Amino acid sequence: MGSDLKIEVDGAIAVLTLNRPDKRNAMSDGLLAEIDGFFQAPPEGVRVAVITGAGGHFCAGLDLSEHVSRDAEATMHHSRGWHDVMDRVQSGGLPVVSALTGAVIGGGLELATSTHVRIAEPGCIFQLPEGRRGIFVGGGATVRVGRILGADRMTEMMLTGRKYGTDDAVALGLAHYGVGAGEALPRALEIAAQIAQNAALSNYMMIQGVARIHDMSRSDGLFVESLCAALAQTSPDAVEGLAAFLDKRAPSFR
Ligand code: 1HE
Repeated sequence: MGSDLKIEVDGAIAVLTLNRPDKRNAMSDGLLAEIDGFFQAPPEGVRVAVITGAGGHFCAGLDLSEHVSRDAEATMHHSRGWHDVMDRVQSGGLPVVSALTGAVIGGGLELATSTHVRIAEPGCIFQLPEGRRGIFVGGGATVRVGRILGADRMTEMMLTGRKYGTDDAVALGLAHYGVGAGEALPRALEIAAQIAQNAALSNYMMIQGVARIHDMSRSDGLFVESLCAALAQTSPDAVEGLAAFLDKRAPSFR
């Protein structure tokens, strides 16, 4: 792996650090490809990923210095490429926790909202400044940020280019936890370790099932929920989880 994405594996947890601090971790095509490479083939034994950024910022969005030279066709393909990578982060099979500091801007917010648990330090900037740059979102924000905020609030966020701070982001659901300075990564590791102890199939159903069911009609969603339940509830880990509860002991999952 190149140096734009630092990957450290400790047991069941992989920590991915966006590592272009001089560029506020702006997302170059190279960095995007490295993220994709990790999620296409996570190292054996990894059950949860944590994503963070080096140098006090999570990600300042699309690398604007690369963007200037793309025509419409290339921009379409580029945007669809982002969608593929963000889908892999969200639905590639691993629960993903993000530790957020500083800029969570544009494509940085698109990446963050592809993760399942978002932990933000004081001083984060959540912004969609595309309108200010004469461009539009292209990495999935209309779907992911739009579903968190609602179309109305996202439209206002884009039109005005407003910056939400950490407390507002937590209140709006852009982040799930607000923590103190220097605490995002330690808390992310703690939560990742907790998630890694869940039964793998339950985790899989949560990250695959819930968002998909949200896209379905009520009746299709309820049917798929029952299918997920039928698979999870009849797994060996379900037998162990229920037995452990009744025995008043911690479960030992596969
Ligand atoms: C960059 C980028 C970038 C910084 N692409 N180079 N994203 C944005 O519109 C956000 C643009 N960035 C900023 O608003 C600010 O840089 C920050 C608030 C993130 C940080 O400010 P600051 O004062 O700490 O740093 P800086 O001096 O502005 O930037 C430091 C360097 O990083 C500087 O390069 P240098 O060579 O002059 O040192 C900046 O040019 C560089 N840099 N951000 C390229 N984004 C799939 S579509 C998604 C569409 C989008 O994501 S649009 C939103 C893009």
